[in-house]
Amino acid sequence: MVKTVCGFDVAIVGAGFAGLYMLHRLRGLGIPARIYEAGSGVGGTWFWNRYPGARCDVQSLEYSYSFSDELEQEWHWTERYAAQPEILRYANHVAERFDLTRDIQFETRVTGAIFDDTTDRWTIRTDRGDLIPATFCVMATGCLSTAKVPDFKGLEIFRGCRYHTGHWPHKGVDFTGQRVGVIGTGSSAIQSIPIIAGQASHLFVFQRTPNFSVPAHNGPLSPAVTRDWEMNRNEYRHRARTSRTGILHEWGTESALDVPPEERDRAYELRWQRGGLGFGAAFSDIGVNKEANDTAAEFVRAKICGIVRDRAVAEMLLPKDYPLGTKRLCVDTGYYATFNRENVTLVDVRSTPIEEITPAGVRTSTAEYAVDSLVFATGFDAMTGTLCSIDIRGRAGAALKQKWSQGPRSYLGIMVAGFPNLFTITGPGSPSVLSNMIVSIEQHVDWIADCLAFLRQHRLTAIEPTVDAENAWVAHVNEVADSTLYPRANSWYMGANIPGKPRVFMPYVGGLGVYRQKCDEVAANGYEGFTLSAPAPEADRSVDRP
Ligand code: NA7
Repeated sequence: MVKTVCGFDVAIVGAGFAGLYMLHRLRGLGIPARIYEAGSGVGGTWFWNRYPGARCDVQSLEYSYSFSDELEQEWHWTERYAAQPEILRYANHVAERFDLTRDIQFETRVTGAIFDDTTDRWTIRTDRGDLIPATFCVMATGCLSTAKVPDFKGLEIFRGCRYHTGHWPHKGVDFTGQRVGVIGTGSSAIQSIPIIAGQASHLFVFQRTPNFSVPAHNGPLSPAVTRDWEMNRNEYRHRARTSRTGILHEWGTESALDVPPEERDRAYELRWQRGGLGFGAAFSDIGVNKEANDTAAEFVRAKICGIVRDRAVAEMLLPKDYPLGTKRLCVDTGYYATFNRENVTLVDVRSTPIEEITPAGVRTSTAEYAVDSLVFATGFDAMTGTLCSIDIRGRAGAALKQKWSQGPRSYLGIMVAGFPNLFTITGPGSPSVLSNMIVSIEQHVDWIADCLAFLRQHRLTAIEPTVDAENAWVAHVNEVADSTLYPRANSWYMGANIPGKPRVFMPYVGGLGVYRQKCDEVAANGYEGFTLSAPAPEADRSVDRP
């Protein structure tokens, strides 16, 4: 039965960290809003990704909201890198503390959104038959929310249990005594493999591309670190907001090629011992100069050879055909050492590809591996997958999916020409996945909230980027990406993990601080690059910018 729901101005899609904060900000402005969420609870990524070992690669103190002093003071993280259950508890705490749940409709998937040119309003459609009219629609759908299982022949006939890391059963899975296959060696696999190996009778890891991974050195948060954070929090938060990635790395200022090899290795060793993503920030040119990058890559390869005892296995684990960091650098706890276990077998499915899934397990071009359970750690249709899976229709019925068929096009990664009043939090063309997601989310939400307040103040009902502004931004995003090593890898940043997806570098790599400044300037200049419109029935609906 189709139900028409009325009574609010903004429909928000998704109750992850983006949707929750968006709702909170709109409440503060007195703008009625409601969230539609496919899951049965809040938390987004952290609601779905419950695989063993799931953990944030950004330190917990930094990977948390900064908008509320009270929230900051009352929440205490227990570990340097928070695990999924703790982050999910935090999301639930936020939802409860700010009384957000009463405006969230759970277990409701948004399937379509259509813009009506004559009324400047969206109608959002859900899988429960709701038709929701709203002036604005905010997509808080996340960057990695459409899980991808490769189209293997025979998938349906496998007799054992199948799991995807991004859709893990809520009650958990105990692999004790089982033969398990993990397909993929990205971040999710690298976090889960050591734990699954500890339970399984035998673990087969099917690796197509080896990844660079650095140790987390996770542990309880020390009272000294917590105290320092509490005392200097405002300064740290400010630094994060204006930094390149929203993470408080110490960025090396020298070229890796300007220091003697021993000094360079000392710098890498120091960061390896500290643990975490800061390894990739040791020198200023690791991301842009292949020769400089080679020094960091070689350091990690030597570490892998030092950890993994079997020479042939170590050799298989060495990433060689793309620069370090151009596929997401992984952070692990005991990943490489796991391959020293008797019960773990690494299978190279680059040289011997998976040909089919059989009732008993996985058959490659040279052997069949019998398993009781199969874990697909095969990633996501990143950044555009979820937005394109919703039937979004802008002006004159144009489909977003069609508009993005050659790669995403947007202005600032926030809005799309031809799709007025539709905002994409951490959309393609913004720093998003190259940054601390919570810092980027807060920046986008604040910008959107300020924009909606501005429109209300000036009695405007529609905002839309101009095609010229969008074209210029897309060209800029590409130009900056091309000045880095990123496009050299077959990464999900490039859409390369999805057959048929255009190869376009999707996030904005120019840096979060620079990007924030640009967004702020655009707003300060009366939303430069956007067309703002007043309500019908005025003949000319464009208004001069105040
Ligand atoms: P990723 O990083 O996309 O990793 C997926 C892995 O699955 C990767 O090793 C892929 O190999 C592998 N894969 C995908 N398709 C296949 C097929 N058909 N055969 C064999 N192997 C395959 O996803 P994650 O979930 O680990 O991480 C996603 C992000 O979440 C991560 O970067 C963090 O930002 C958090 P490939 O490299 O494509 O050869």
